[in-house]
Amino acid sequence: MTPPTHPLALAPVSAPPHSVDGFVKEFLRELNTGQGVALSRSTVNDQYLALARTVRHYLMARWLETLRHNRQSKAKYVGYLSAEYLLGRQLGNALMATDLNDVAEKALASCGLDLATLRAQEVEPGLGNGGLGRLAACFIDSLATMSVPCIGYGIRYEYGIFRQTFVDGRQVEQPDTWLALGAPWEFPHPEAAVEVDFGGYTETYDDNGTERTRWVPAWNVLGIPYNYMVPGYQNGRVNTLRLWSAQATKAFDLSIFNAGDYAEAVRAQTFAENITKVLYPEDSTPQGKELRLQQQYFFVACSIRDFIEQMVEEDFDLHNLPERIHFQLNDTHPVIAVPELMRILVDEKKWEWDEAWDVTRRCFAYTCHTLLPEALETWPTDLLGRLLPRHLEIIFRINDEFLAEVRAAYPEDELRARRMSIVADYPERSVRMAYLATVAGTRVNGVAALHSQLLAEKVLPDFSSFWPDKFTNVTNGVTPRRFIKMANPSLSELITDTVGPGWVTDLERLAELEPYAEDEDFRRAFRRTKDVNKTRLYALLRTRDGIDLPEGHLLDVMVKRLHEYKRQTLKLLHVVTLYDRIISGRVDPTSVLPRTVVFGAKAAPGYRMAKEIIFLANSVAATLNADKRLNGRLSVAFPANYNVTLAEKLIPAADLSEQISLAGMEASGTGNMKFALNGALTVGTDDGANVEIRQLVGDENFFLFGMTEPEVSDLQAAGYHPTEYYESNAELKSAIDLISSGAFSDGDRNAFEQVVSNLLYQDRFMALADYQSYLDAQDRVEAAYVNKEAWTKSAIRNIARTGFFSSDRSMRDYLSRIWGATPDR
Ligand code: 26W
Repeated sequence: MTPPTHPLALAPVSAPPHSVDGFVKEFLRELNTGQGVALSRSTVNDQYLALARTVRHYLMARWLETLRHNRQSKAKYVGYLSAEYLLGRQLGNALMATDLNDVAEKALASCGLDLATLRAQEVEPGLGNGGLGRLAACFIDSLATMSVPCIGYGIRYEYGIFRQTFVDGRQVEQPDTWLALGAPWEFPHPEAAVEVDFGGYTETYDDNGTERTRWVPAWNVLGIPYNYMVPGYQNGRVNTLRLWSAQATKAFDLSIFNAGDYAEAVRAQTFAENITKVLYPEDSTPQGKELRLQQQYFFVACSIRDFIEQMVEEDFDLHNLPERIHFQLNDTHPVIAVPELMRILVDEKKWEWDEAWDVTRRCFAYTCHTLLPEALETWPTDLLGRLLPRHLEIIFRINDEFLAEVRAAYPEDELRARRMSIVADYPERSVRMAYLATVAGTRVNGVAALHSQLLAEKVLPDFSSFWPDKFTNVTNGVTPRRFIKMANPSLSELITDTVGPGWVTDLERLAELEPYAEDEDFRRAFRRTKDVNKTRLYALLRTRDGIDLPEGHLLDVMVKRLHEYKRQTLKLLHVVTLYDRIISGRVDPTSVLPRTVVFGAKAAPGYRMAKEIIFLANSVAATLNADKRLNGRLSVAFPANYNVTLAEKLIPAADLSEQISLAGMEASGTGNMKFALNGALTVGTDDGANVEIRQLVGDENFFLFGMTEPEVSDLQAAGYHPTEYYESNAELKSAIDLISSGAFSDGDRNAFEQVVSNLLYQDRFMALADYQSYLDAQDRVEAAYVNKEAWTKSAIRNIARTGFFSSDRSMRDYLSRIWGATPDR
């Protein structure tokens, strides 16, 4: 059948005029015909939705054109497979990408409306936990901006990361109803639904003399694609993010309806829809939940099917699939895609195993985002066998053939083969997803230089000696569009006025700022931007959280997920020590550098210790803020529900960036990059990307402290005894005793028992061992901050020297080291 056509359809849509009048017309039309309300009767939500749809119109022609262009050029795609995308609000980004901000502002003003108010109405899509999901969002932004064909695949969770509230200082989770007031950025395509099977059994059959296997599933669900625009920055490109939502199949409920059980049929619907109901809020310890495996298989089965169908439509020979796509596995969550592609090629397309494996292993690459052993996903074989029986068989065969290779290379080393087996036998029979990804991928990468080294040496040593060329590093990056240009307009203007606008897509050009560190006027202008950002932040915290922060303080910020390895407790020990020094009379409050400490952190709902630490932080904040003896010199704020939207206000205002994980634990960090690029100085350990930040900005512009990774390993090996540090360090002892004394808990000595005894008797992340070194570093911070001009120079040098951390650079590295790559075996 020939597709429908019309002369006017050749340029499918054209963008509305880039003028205030044109914008007003579009906006009022959307309000009237889209929302069905008159301007005079419209609510802020009506206005926001109409505005979002208006901006969408301007992107539409670019989107259709990008799709047409990519179809025609048959370029190789990046298929980014990620269970999480922490996108942040869309409106500001779309206005920036289309360069419509000023037009929209004027257009709305002419209607008596305020753009900022409408922007504040948007609920961010929080479809991720933290670093990994935010990284995915930065990467697809960069690929669109660099005009690289990419399709992001993921899950459209009905409820994203929970909304954090505090009740009496304790974290209480509320559901994130991000879809409740309308979802103007998504394009559902129920007609393009994909079927996904689960359960059942496998059987062999004779296919004209060839024995083949087929999977006889027990049940299935539909995957409905929802498309989102991923606009490049002012480059005429718009890529696609395709998120899948689960729905019951017709066949599924029809059969039950026919049996007369209406209630059961409706229940089945709920059952299917449960698969994409909620994002799992754990970001380090996999819970091994069946529903989570269902989510993982659901979204990769939809995604692989989606791409293959597009190729089949083109009559493309799937033997050449690696020329058209590289699927990037964002951690192990999508790794079940590997046996899924094998199943399609072997069972459905009836290929020989070897030819299917040859194609499959050239289509995938794997990024690892952690070093914590407990964070590495494994799936019990009995669960896998129950849910995905055919995939388990395929994994077994992949493993058998892989182990045969290992045994051939190391004939006398059965122990090595056992160690490298994808299928583990202890403590229960399970599949190690990181091993499967490593065996299947063309490349395996860590996310910062130190992490990639430790990944190869400590997590996957047998694999990296077996396939040295498979292992590589790509240091993470962040998008300068969202995290500088959009989040920090005052600094952006200063940079553009100084070096021109090119830095937004070529961040190394920040280096041109270097000489201006010596320029007094520039330094004054830079400080003004910080002040503007602080004022903006404090205004927000007043209305958002009822928090009133003092002006003129050093703003010291620690924002990231709450994890013991990230050591929020070490920061708290510092704060308590500063407090203790004053109330014990050891220092005179008037001689203390005024400092405000801001925390932002969500704890996984099931992570008890993390929640206790939040309670301690809130309790310390309440006590300090109420204590007149501090003379307003030290205050602590912990605004609830840290998310991308808050980060965009907090990071540009910060003076000091806290990156204090135990060395060897933080894979990379990306917040650290955002702070440095916005002119905060870092106090940090030699961990993750801090290592590279320090190398670039120079020791004199970075406050380094703590043990190095080898020192940590040595101390661990020698036996670590935290009480020795407690006993031998008077300030440390006094701070811990103060916490135990009830000073932060109305005299209740047991309130923080778990946190304190964990520190004293376990302290897996060695906060006590690094305490003194951290305090010394903070003394250096205070001495440096007093010298305004020198501090400002350092801040400017941080900006000028960290252009490397653009996610555009990360994408260039992936393109050259991974996606262009053919395996060398
Ligand atoms: C439930 C299991 C689980 C385990 C690990 C869920 C999610 C994870 C993620 C891989 C954790 C994560 O977000 N890692 C972070 O990834 C960032 C982007 O690479 C890094 O910057 C952070 O250092 C790393 O902690």
